[in-house]
Amino acid sequence: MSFSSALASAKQILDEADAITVMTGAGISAESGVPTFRGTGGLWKGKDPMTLATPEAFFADPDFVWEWYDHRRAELSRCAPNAAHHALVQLEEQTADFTLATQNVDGLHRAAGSRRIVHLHGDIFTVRCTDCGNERVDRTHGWSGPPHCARCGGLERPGVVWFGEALPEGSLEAVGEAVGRCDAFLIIGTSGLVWPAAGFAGLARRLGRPVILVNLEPTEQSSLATVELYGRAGEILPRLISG
Ligand code: BV8
Ligand code: ZN
Repeated sequence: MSFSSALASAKQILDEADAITVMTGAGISAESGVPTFRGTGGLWKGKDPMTLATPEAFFADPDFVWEWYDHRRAELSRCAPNAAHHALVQLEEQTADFTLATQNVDGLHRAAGSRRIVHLHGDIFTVRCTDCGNERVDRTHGWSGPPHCARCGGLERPGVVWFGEALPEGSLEAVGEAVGRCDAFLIIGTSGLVWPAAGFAGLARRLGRPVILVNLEPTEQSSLATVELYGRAGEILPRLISG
């Protein structure tokens, strides 16, 4: 199928859909300047993020892991949503039943104006006390050591889901129900390697829902796609989702 006919068929699927579920990954934020998780920009002081984004790494050396998150928050403070994020806001406005599930912790979907978002892996601008669980928004950056809870003095951690940790209460159910209702499932900018988020494409396929995959290159989930669109999300989405 040529790109233009794939685009036309994906557009038709979305135009005819009353209920749409979207799953995004780090690739949708790449054009905003946010390094993808497995891309070249990944290493932090020679360490692989996969080894840092774990409770074991954090509790073994809170300062080192917090410095990585502080560095990412500082970088993110200079990043803005791109055309792909804005196209999804438009899609939400024109779709009766819309759910945006994101693996991203960068806050760019909310910044763009998306509302019906399920943050499967938490949010880098939320911090949570490891003792009393008190949670607060913290958009500051500038390294001065790990933050501590104003309520109990406990060590605070980034409000993200690390490898080996359960996803936020109810988030998997919410996305599973949305996929169960959807007329179309749109996957954007994810390598499809991280579970259980990666499982929703297979669920949509098993339920016989059209799966549209938008990515820079083929992924683990390409075989599940009804329509595959390869290229930059910032270029494809505005063409896919025009008014
Ligand atoms: C859990 C937050 C259980 C932190 C992240 C089977 C079932 C269940 C679990 C597992 C399982 N198998 C293995 C596991 C364990 C593990 C896992 O999946 N490991 C993998 C690596 C094998 N999963 C977990 O541990 C999960 N927890 O299962 O808990 C449990 C249950 C009950 C009780 C206790 C425990 C938790 C996973 C969450 C980890 N946290 N992030 C942080 O960010 O610091 S994951 C991290 O990876 C980010 O969130 C990121 O979004 C996510 C996924 O990566 P992608 O988004 O796909 O990014 P990636 O770089 O890989 O790909 C980007 C793509 O974009 C590329 O394809 C690229 O080509 C494309 N691209 C680039 N530029 C563009 C583009 N596309 C379009 N346009 C462009 N311009
Ligand atoms: Zn506390």
